Amino acid sequence: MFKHVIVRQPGKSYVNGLTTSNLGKPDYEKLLTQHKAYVEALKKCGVEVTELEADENYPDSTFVEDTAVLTEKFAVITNPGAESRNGEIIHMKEVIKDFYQAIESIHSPGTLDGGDVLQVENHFYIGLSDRTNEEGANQLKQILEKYGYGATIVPLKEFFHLKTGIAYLGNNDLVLAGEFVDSGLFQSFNRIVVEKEEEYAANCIRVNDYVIIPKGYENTKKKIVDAGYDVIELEMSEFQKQDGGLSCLSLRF
Ligand code: CIR
Repeated sequence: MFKHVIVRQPGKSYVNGLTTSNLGKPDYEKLLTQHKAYVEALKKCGVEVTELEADENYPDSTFVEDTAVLTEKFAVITNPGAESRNGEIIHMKEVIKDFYQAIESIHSPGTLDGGDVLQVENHFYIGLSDRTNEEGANQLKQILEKYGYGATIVPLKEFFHLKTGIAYLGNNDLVLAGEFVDSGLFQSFNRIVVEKEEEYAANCIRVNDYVIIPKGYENTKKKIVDAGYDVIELEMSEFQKQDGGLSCLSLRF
């Protein structure tokens, strides 16, 4: 069960953030509406939401997930791989101090984005991406092992972040797409395979009694409902334009 969630309001500078997509410039008003709906959905899931003010100095800072890895026992402040985002951790560390006593950090030359970290019960998968390097992944692995968790490092071939293409719902149910479908690492799970056309829906989040998914991916929705979950659908177009998904927008703990 998650009790808390941290989110950050997107600022006006969001439209000038990093992106590899060619989906066009985000519409700021639409963006705020979608973010508000996201916060409402989280509240419906029964978590207490800490809403941080927008930080115009960091256009991508609404994607708070990349700044920390939060577990039951301790927090890890990451070292984000994109230079324009690295300073986001300074304020996040202060925020995290209100919730955690044990706080670890990833140090340069190691880099790590939280979007590359997937927790599956007591085991973590850590993606090697353009943002997370081997040094950063190894540092996180060592920290996790120190606290009794297991960790597997997963080199990515195509996905932006690990969680761009994979989500754990609990009950051994794993939603996965693209390069992860045939990977030997995930064959022992109940696999909910997301087809190519719906790949964006692989980034979904289980929050207590609900699975939140992006709107417009009917086949994936059906598969998740058939697996026994109650689903909340959210319009995500303005986040997708900046390479962001549902998991990126919050820290859940
Ligand atoms: C970035 O390039 O960093 C942002 N525009 C998107 C970050 C998405 N975060 C995530 O997948 N965890």
